[in-house]
Order: sequence, then C-alpha cells, then structure tokens
Amino acid sequence: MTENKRILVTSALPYANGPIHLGHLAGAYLPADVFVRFQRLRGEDVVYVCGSDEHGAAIVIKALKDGTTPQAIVDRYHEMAEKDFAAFGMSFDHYGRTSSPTHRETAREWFRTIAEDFVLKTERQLYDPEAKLFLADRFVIGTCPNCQHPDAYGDQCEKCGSALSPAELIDPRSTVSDATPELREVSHWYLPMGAHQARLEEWIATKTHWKSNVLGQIKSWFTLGLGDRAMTRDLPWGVPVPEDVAQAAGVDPEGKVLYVWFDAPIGYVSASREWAEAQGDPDRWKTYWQSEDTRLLHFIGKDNIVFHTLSFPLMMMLHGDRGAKYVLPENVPANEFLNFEGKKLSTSRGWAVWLGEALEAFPADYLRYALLRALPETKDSDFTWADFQAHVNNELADNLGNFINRTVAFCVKYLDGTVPAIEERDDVTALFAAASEHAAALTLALDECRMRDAINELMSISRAGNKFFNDAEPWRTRRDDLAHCHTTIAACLQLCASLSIYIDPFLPFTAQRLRAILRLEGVRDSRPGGEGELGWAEAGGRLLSPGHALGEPEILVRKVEDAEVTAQRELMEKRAAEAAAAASGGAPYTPVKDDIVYDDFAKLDLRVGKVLVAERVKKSKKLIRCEVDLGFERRQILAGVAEHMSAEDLQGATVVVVANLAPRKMMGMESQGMLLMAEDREGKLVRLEAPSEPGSTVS
Ligand code: B3M
Ligand code: ZN
Repeated sequence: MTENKRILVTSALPYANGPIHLGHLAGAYLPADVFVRFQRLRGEDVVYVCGSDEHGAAIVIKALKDGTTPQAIVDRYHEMAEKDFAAFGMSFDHYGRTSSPTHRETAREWFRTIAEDFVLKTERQLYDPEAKLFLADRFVIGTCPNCQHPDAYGDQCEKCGSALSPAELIDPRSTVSDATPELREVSHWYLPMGAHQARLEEWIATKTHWKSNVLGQIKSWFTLGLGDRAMTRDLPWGVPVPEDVAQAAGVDPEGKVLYVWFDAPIGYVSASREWAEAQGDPDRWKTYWQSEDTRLLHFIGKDNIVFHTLSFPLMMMLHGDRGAKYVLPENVPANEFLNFEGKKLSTSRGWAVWLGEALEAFPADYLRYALLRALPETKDSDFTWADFQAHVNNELADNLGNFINRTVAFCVKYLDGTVPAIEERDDVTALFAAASEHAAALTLALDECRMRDAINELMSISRAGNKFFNDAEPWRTRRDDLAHCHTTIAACLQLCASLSIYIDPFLPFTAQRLRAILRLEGVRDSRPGGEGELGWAEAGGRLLSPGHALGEPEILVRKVEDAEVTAQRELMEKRAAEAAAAASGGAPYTPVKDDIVYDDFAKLDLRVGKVLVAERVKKSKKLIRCEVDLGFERRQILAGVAEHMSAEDLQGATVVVVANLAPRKMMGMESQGMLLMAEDREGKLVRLEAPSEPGSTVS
C-alpha cells in the first residue's frame, strides 16, 4: 500500500435545520476529532474539514412551516453548530457551509464534468400546487391500499410495513400544505450506479479492513443490485443545475437544483478549497484530494454509508475519468446509532440531548468521555444520564483524576512541589513497562479508529498508576525511607506527564489544565497549526526533570451530583413534551414524574370535603381562605387559586383534600391540608369535583 504522506479527514456535514445533539457527536464528530488530534500529536500532516449541509427538501419544508426562508433557517443553525462544536472542542481545520459561493462553483463544476455519465429520464412526480413543490415520497400521505391505515407515507405504510409508492395511496395529500398532489412530468439526471456496480465491487473488495457493519450494508446493496439515483431535483432552494448542461440536453433549467446528496459530499472539497484560500495557498487543497498518497477517511453515521462508500466514490471515479483524479477513501468508519434513555433518538419528537444545553450543565470533557465509553461502534448503544454520572464519577474522577490529584498534592505538601530524584527500582520498571504496553495498544486502536478500545487502554494506564501508588505507600516511606518515597512520587509524576499527552485527543481541555498544573511546557497543541517539540512519541519518556517546580494543584474532575442528572432527565422530558405539543398544535404537556412504588402512594390520605366558607385573603393575589367540612372534622385550608377562580366558585363546592399534608403557615395563617386542582397545558387551574359525602376516602 502507498505510504501515506498526509491525512485528510471529513465528518458528515450536519443538516443546518436543527441543533447539534449528542447522537451527531457519537456518530460522525467525536471519533473524528479524537483521531485527528491523535494524528496531529504524532506530527502527521492532517487536514480536517466539515461544514453545514444547507440544502435539501427538509430545509425547504421547515422554512415553509415556520413561515420563513431557507436562508434564514440555515443561517441560524449554521451559527449554532459552529458555536456548539467549538465549545465541545471540535478541531476542524475548516468548517464551511454548502450555501457558500465556493461550494456553488465547485458543485456545478463537478456536475458539468460528469454530466455525460448521467442518464436523463422523464418521469411523473407528485406536485403540491399550493406549496409549489414537487414532493418526495415521504412528504405524501394517504390511505394505505393494504390495511386502510389513513396516514400511510408515500414510501411505506408504518402500520402494516408494506413498501408503497405515492401513486398507490388512496386520497393522497401533501404533508406540506394538505393539498391534493398532482402528477406532473419532470426530467432529471440519474447516476446509473448499476452500470458501474462491477467497478465499485472491485474497489470495495480491497477494503477488507473496513468495519463489518459497513461492509455488511454494502454487500446487501450489491446483492440487491445498485439502482439509478436521481442527481437533480425540482426545488426552489439548492445549487442550480448548470444552465449550459440543461440547455444542451433540451431541459428547462428553471427551478432545477442538484440533489442534496450530489452536492453535499462535494462540500468536503469546497470546504478544503476555502481552507486553502484561508492559508494563502488556493491550490493547496489539491495536494490532499488529488494525490494517491493521501489517506482519506470519512467519519459518518450508518445512515450515510451508501453515499460515502458508493455514490460519492463513483462520482470521484467518473470525475477522474474525465478530469482531475480524486483519492478514494481509505476508510469509512461509520458508527451505528446512539439511543437515549432506552428510546430511539428523535429530533421530531424532541427526544435527544442537545449539545448546547448539555454544555451549559457539564464540562465538554465529561461529555466527551461518557460518549466515548458508550460509542455505538459496531451496534446501536444507549446513553443514559445514570451511566454518564457513573463514567464521570467512578472512572474519570476516581481513576484518572484521583491518580493525578493524589500525586501532585503529595508532592506539593511533602516534597516542596518539586520533582524528586528517581532511582532504579523493579516496581518502577514494571510500572513503565505496563504503561508502555497499554500505550502501544492505545496507539494502534486510535490509528484503527477503535475509540472504545483506545479509551479503555488509556484508563488502564492511570489505573496502573493508582495501583503503583497504593503498593509503594509513599505516605509511610516519607517517614522511614525518603529515597523510596522520592522515587515513587517521581515515577508517578512522570506518568502524569505522559498522561497529559495521552488524554489529549480524548479530553483536550483536561490535558491543557493538567500540563499547567505540571508546568509541562513544549507539548504540541493538538489543534490545527499546533506548535511544540513534545508529541505522542515523547509521551512515556522522562518529561519532567528532577527539581522541576510544579504549578498549583487543583481538582481536575468534580463529581456529578444526583440532582444534576435528574435535572437533565427532566429537561429531556420537557423538550419531548414541547415537541409533542408543537406537533399537536398545543402547549407542551407537563412531563410525567419519575416512577414511585405503591407504598409511596399509600401514604397519601385523600378525602372528600365540602367548602363551608370561602373568602379572599386580603393583600394576597392568590390566596383564598376556606373552611372545609371533612365529616369527622372542620379544617382551615388556604388555596393559591384566586387567579383562576373566585371565592364564590368554591363556596359550597365538594372538593378533594390532601388530609395528611403537614400544616404550614401562609400569610400568618395555618393551612391544614391542600385542595386538589387540575392544571391544563396552558396552566389553567380547575377544581376536582368529588360527589360523595365529606370524609369519604379517595384512592
Ligand atoms: N447532511 C447528514 C445526515 O444525513 C447529511 C450528511 C451529509 S455528508 C456529505 O444526517
Ligand atoms: Zn398498511
């Protein structure tokens, strides 16, 4: 295999029609960032590009539904993605966007170069006369001809599972405007993938090192036989089809744009062009894309495998047949999907953890670490806040953080904060040998994009350090064998210094803080353009000389409290309720609280009561003072409902009372219980009627 001179890495371009969530990160972004930071620390020549995917029917429809423009939608979410990615530590060399002029020019050039390989077809498609949009199958619903399900989609009935075409639906209607779609003749350019299947099979056959989940999908498509794929669409938003190509084919170019999955992968190339321009060397991008000795990797989620292993590589092959040759991907380490709290992620149902909100609650490195430990590398995996808390507290804090904190604190407290001398000792030799073995496995796992294996090897290094510290008992030897104590702490400090490099790809923010605590200078920054003579190769060596003065110790990793993760779970429920409300057109439902056991419910004593007296409490906006007959006794109960009902409404009413709620003072009066009220989605309170005799129990 050609020796690689440089590494080119891409991450799938996120659609700019919603915020970035942790599912995105677990698929295409975090593994890529760990990989490129690692390669930069090794001194490799790396370029890492990404950008916002700003075209496609979904963005057009969202703009229609939100009563705005596609440009306004993508501007908002492009800016949000840039901000959230930066805060999460994503180290792109360039983050572009496919609505940029450079991208428009690049995508049109590609289309012009390979247009002769396309097949022009005229077909009948469903058109929404109100929204003035041709409708992709998914945007047509109607009655299923097989099971009569009234809301079957144009491509599939989700009730009986049958595959459908829009023409088969009974009473089809547009999901955009609810209008009845019309069938219209349209012409589009198709990429005849079937005609090139043998060429693709021959190329894929060389990718024996690819992940089995990726190869499995590709092989299933080969078995089915590759079909032709439309590379243009009729949409009011996108990269316009080059007019000269349309006219040469006798097609009216008006309203015709490149299919989003034609132009989006080319977004990697245009982002690289923008990067090169920013470097002051506009052609430099060609060194990466148009050289056989570039190692190209596409990091994606599993739903993008076909585009990155078949259609885009074929586009590159065809481009090379007629123009510049492009390097094909050496690897496409696609991840599977991340579920949340046992349920599938769903942006439409608001079931996700949004990156921006998670970063408001926790340091980026905590999220990076917990996600890496749960990466869906070979099968879907589940993110739970309980696991997040356990990963951070039991591993990041109790393993890595503890080893570093105890080593530095001991040195500062007992050895005047300077690195002691180190003597030859068997246990020290054994420690460094173990660390070196784990580091070798770590390096291999990282280069092969096996991030879960890599993070496990990393934590084995600090685990070995903790064991060494415990076994060597510096707290004892500092009294009876100072030289032994010095060597112990010196060895641990060397390991901490190595860890400040090894953790960097995974936990870049913590690595910087650790190097500041150690006052370790000269380590190469793992971000683009990083300087420094110390890198991956130097980790494991003697990085701190005897007498080196440490900086101020600090707790690197704080523990996550139960209340914090409860708050995150409640936030997820709230977001899901908001999404459900938005979908149903109402206000969000209050999320259901955490489960309780029957014994908890049994403690509640609910009784029927009759309101004998009801009067407003002077100087209070909310309180109504009630005297309630419970049959066996009369109670004074203060109800904060005056903004929702009058005292007259309550006078004489039968209500439900929490009879065993501890009395409490309000406005100087004692309230002996609570009236139960129902609160609707708009927050309006109504009282619960209970037509039964006072004192009756309610359960
Ligand atoms: N915009 C993201 C997705 O399918 C899609 C990736 C494009 S990468 C060229 O989730
Ligand atoms: Zn059906």
